[in-house]
Amino acid sequence: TRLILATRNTGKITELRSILAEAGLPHELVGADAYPDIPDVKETGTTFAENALLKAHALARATGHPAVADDSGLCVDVLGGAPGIFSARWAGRHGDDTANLDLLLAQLSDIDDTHRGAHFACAAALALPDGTERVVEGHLRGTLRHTPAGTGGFGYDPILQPDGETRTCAELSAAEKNAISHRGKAFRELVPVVRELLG
Ligand code: ITT
Repeated sequence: TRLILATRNTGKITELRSILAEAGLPHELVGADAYPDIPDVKETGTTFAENALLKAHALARATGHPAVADDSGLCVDVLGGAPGIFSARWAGRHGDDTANLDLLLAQLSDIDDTHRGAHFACAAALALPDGTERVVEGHLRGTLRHTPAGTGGFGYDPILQPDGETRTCAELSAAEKNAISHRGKAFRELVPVVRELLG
Protein backbone atom coordinates (compact mmCIF):
# COMPACT_ATOMS: atom_id res chain seq x y z
CA THR A 1 0.00 0.00 0.00
CA ARG A 2 0.98 3.59 -0.62
CA LEU A 3 1.36 5.81 2.44
CA ILE A 4 1.48 9.57 1.87
CA LEU A 5 3.90 11.68 3.95
CA ALA A 6 1.73 14.82 4.23
CA THR A 7 4.55 17.38 4.47
CA ARG A 8 6.51 19.62 2.12
CA ASN A 9 9.33 20.22 4.63
CA THR A 10 12.37 18.41 3.16
CA GLY A 11 14.06 18.09 6.57
CA LYS A 12 11.02 16.27 7.92
CA ILE A 13 10.68 14.03 4.86
CA THR A 14 14.29 12.85 5.17
CA GLU A 15 13.84 12.04 8.86
CA LEU A 16 10.43 10.38 8.39
CA ARG A 17 11.71 8.13 5.61
CA SER A 18 14.52 6.77 7.77
CA ILE A 19 12.45 6.52 10.99
CA LEU A 20 9.64 4.63 9.23
CA ALA A 21 12.00 2.43 7.18
CA GLU A 22 14.01 1.51 10.29
CA ALA A 23 10.76 0.57 12.06
CA GLY A 24 10.16 -1.88 9.21
CA LEU A 25 7.06 -0.29 7.75
CA PRO A 26 6.52 -2.11 4.42
CA HIS A 27 4.51 0.63 2.69
CA GLU A 28 5.57 2.72 -0.29
CA LEU A 29 6.33 6.14 1.23
CA VAL A 30 5.36 9.02 -1.08
CA GLY A 31 5.96 12.67 -0.17
CA ALA A 32 3.32 15.38 -0.67
CA ASP A 33 5.64 16.87 -3.30
CA ALA A 34 4.47 14.04 -5.60
CA TYR A 35 1.05 15.78 -5.61
CA PRO A 36 1.93 19.39 -6.57
CA ASP A 37 -1.69 20.20 -7.52
CA ILE A 38 -3.01 19.65 -4.00
CA PRO A 39 -3.09 23.09 -2.32
CA ASP A 40 -1.31 23.73 0.99
CA VAL A 41 -3.44 23.00 4.02
CA LYS A 42 -4.37 25.97 6.23
CA GLU A 43 -3.04 25.19 9.71
CA THR A 44 -5.95 26.67 11.64
CA GLY A 45 -5.66 24.40 14.69
CA THR A 46 -4.56 25.63 18.11
CA THR A 47 -2.46 22.55 19.01
CA PHE A 48 0.19 20.38 17.31
CA ALA A 49 -2.27 17.47 17.31
CA GLU A 50 -5.06 19.47 15.64
CA ASN A 51 -2.76 20.74 12.90
CA ALA A 52 -1.23 17.30 12.27
CA LEU A 53 -4.74 15.84 11.86
CA LEU A 54 -5.77 18.67 9.50
CA LYS A 55 -2.77 17.93 7.25
CA ALA A 56 -3.22 14.14 7.33
CA HIS A 57 -6.97 14.31 6.56
CA ALA A 58 -6.48 16.79 3.69
CA LEU A 59 -3.94 14.55 1.93
CA ALA A 60 -5.85 11.32 2.59
CA ARG A 61 -9.04 12.85 1.20
CA ALA A 62 -7.33 14.38 -1.84
CA THR A 63 -5.21 11.33 -2.80
CA GLY A 64 -7.46 8.46 -1.72
CA HIS A 65 -4.49 6.94 0.14
CA PRO A 66 -3.75 6.78 3.88
CA ALA A 67 -1.59 9.71 5.00
CA VAL A 68 0.65 10.52 7.93
CA ALA A 69 1.44 14.10 8.94
CA ASP A 70 3.81 15.82 11.35
CA ASP A 71 3.15 19.08 13.14
CA SER A 72 6.03 20.13 15.29
CA GLY A 73 7.87 23.01 16.88
CA LEU A 74 10.05 24.40 19.63
CA CYS A 75 8.45 25.38 22.96
CA VAL A 76 10.58 27.72 25.10
CA ASP A 77 9.92 27.80 28.86
CA VAL A 78 10.54 31.54 29.45
CA LEU A 79 8.37 32.40 26.44
CA GLY A 80 5.42 30.46 27.86
CA GLY A 81 5.75 27.76 25.19
CA ALA A 82 6.32 30.03 22.17
CA PRO A 83 7.12 29.76 19.27
CA GLY A 84 5.18 26.45 19.59
CA ILE A 85 2.82 25.91 16.65
CA PHE A 86 4.19 29.13 15.09
CA SER A 87 7.79 27.81 14.92
CA ALA A 88 7.95 27.64 11.10
CA ARG A 89 6.99 31.32 10.70
CA TRP A 90 8.30 32.93 13.91
CA ALA A 91 10.17 35.66 12.00
CA GLY A 92 7.33 36.21 9.50
CA ARG A 93 8.30 34.26 6.37
CA HIS A 94 7.24 30.60 6.43
CA GLY A 95 10.14 28.15 6.54
CA ASP A 96 12.95 30.74 6.87
CA ASP A 97 14.96 28.66 9.37
CA THR A 98 17.85 31.12 9.69
CA ALA A 99 15.62 34.15 10.34
CA ASN A 100 13.49 32.20 12.84
CA LEU A 101 16.55 31.04 14.78
CA ASP A 102 18.19 34.50 14.76
CA LEU A 103 15.03 36.18 16.05
CA LEU A 104 14.63 33.62 18.83
CA LEU A 105 18.26 34.04 19.96
CA ALA A 106 17.77 37.83 20.02
CA GLN A 107 14.64 37.44 22.16
CA LEU A 108 16.59 35.26 24.63
CA SER A 109 19.80 37.32 24.70
CA ASP A 110 19.23 38.43 28.34
CA ILE A 111 18.25 34.99 29.61
CA ASP A 112 20.98 33.17 31.57
CA ASP A 113 21.92 29.49 31.24
CA THR A 114 19.74 28.30 34.12
CA HIS A 115 16.57 29.65 32.48
CA ARG A 116 17.06 28.43 28.91
CA GLY A 117 15.01 25.22 29.11
CA ALA A 118 12.94 24.22 26.07
CA HIS A 119 11.54 21.22 24.26
CA PHE A 120 10.77 20.11 20.74
CA ALA A 121 7.29 18.66 20.30
CA CYS A 122 5.97 16.53 17.45
CA ALA A 123 2.41 15.35 16.82
CA ALA A 124 2.28 12.41 14.42
CA ALA A 125 -1.13 11.86 12.81
CA LEU A 126 -2.53 9.08 10.63
CA ALA A 127 -5.69 9.57 8.56
CA LEU A 128 -7.46 7.14 6.24
CA PRO A 129 -9.63 8.22 3.27
CA ASP A 130 -12.70 6.96 5.18
CA GLY A 131 -12.05 9.48 7.97
CA THR A 132 -10.44 7.14 10.53
CA GLU A 133 -7.80 9.05 12.51
CA ARG A 134 -5.12 8.56 15.17
CA VAL A 135 -2.62 11.00 16.68
CA VAL A 136 0.29 10.61 19.14
CA GLU A 137 2.91 13.04 20.49
CA GLY A 138 6.64 12.92 21.26
CA HIS A 139 8.97 15.39 23.03
CA LEU A 140 12.68 16.13 23.30
CA ARG A 141 13.76 18.19 26.30
CA GLY A 142 16.93 20.32 26.39
CA THR A 143 18.47 23.76 26.83
CA LEU A 144 19.07 26.54 24.32
CA ARG A 145 22.60 27.62 23.42
CA HIS A 146 23.54 31.30 22.97
CA THR A 147 25.10 30.65 19.58
CA PRO A 148 24.29 28.04 16.90
CA ALA A 149 26.54 24.99 16.44
CA GLY A 150 26.45 22.20 13.86
CA THR A 151 25.17 21.74 10.32
CA GLY A 152 22.94 18.66 10.55
CA GLY A 153 19.16 18.50 10.80
CA PHE A 154 17.05 21.63 10.15
CA GLY A 155 15.15 24.42 11.86
CA TYR A 156 16.21 25.12 15.45
CA ASP A 157 18.55 22.09 15.67
CA PRO A 158 21.76 24.21 15.94
CA ILE A 159 20.59 25.77 19.24
CA LEU A 160 18.91 22.90 21.12
CA GLN A 161 21.23 20.80 23.30
CA PRO A 162 19.29 17.73 24.48
CA ASP A 163 19.46 16.93 28.21
CA GLY A 164 22.39 14.59 28.86
CA GLU A 165 24.19 15.67 25.67
CA THR A 166 27.19 17.97 25.15
CA ARG A 167 26.30 18.54 21.49
CA THR A 168 23.40 20.33 19.79
CA CYS A 169 20.90 18.39 17.68
CA ALA A 170 22.68 19.76 14.59
CA GLU A 171 25.93 18.14 15.77
CA LEU A 172 24.37 14.69 16.17
CA SER A 173 24.35 12.21 13.29
CA ALA A 174 20.97 11.68 11.64
CA ALA A 175 20.69 8.28 13.36
CA GLU A 176 21.60 9.75 16.77
CA LYS A 177 18.97 12.49 16.41
CA ASN A 178 16.24 10.08 15.25
CA ALA A 179 16.96 7.76 18.20
CA ILE A 180 16.07 10.46 20.78
CA SER A 181 14.02 13.04 18.88
CA HIS A 182 10.41 14.14 19.36
CA ARG A 183 9.78 12.95 15.77
CA GLY A 184 11.46 9.59 16.30
CA LYS A 185 9.45 8.94 19.48
CA ALA A 186 6.11 10.02 17.98
CA PHE A 187 6.43 8.07 14.74
CA ARG A 188 7.81 4.91 16.39
CA GLU A 189 4.69 4.99 18.55
CA LEU A 190 2.49 5.49 15.45
CA VAL A 191 4.00 2.54 13.51
CA PRO A 192 2.04 -0.24 15.28
CA VAL A 193 -1.13 1.80 14.77
CA VAL A 194 -0.39 2.05 11.03
CA ARG A 195 0.19 -1.72 10.92
CA GLU A 196 -3.05 -2.40 12.76
CA LEU A 197 -5.18 -0.13 10.55
CA LEU A 198 -3.51 -0.72 7.15
CA GLY A 199 -2.31 -4.30 7.56
P1 ITT B 1 4.71 20.97 6.79
O1 ITT B 1 3.54 21.72 7.40
O2 ITT B 1 4.61 20.91 5.29
O3 ITT B 1 4.90 19.62 7.41
P2 ITT B 1 6.30 22.99 8.15
O4 ITT B 1 7.75 23.31 8.18
O5 ITT B 1 5.35 24.10 7.87
O6 ITT B 1 6.08 21.79 7.10
P3 ITT B 1 5.35 22.84 10.91
O7 ITT B 1 4.26 23.83 10.72
O8 ITT B 1 5.09 21.62 11.72
O9 ITT B 1 5.90 22.29 9.51
O10 ITT B 1 6.59 23.64 11.53
C1 ITT B 1 7.67 22.95 12.08
C2 ITT B 1 8.78 23.93 12.44
O11 ITT B 1 9.25 23.63 13.77
C3 ITT B 1 9.98 23.76 11.52
O12 ITT B 1 9.92 24.65 10.42
C4 ITT B 1 11.14 24.07 12.45
O13 ITT B 1 11.34 25.45 12.52
C5 ITT B 1 10.65 23.57 13.81
N1 ITT B 1 11.05 22.16 14.02
C6 ITT B 1 10.24 21.06 14.01
N2 ITT B 1 10.94 19.94 14.19
C7 ITT B 1 12.23 20.31 14.32
C8 ITT B 1 13.43 19.59 14.50
O14 ITT B 1 13.45 18.26 14.53
N3 ITT B 1 14.55 20.28 14.58
C9 ITT B 1 14.54 21.63 14.51
N4 ITT B 1 13.47 22.37 14.31
C10 ITT B 1 12.30 21.73 14.22
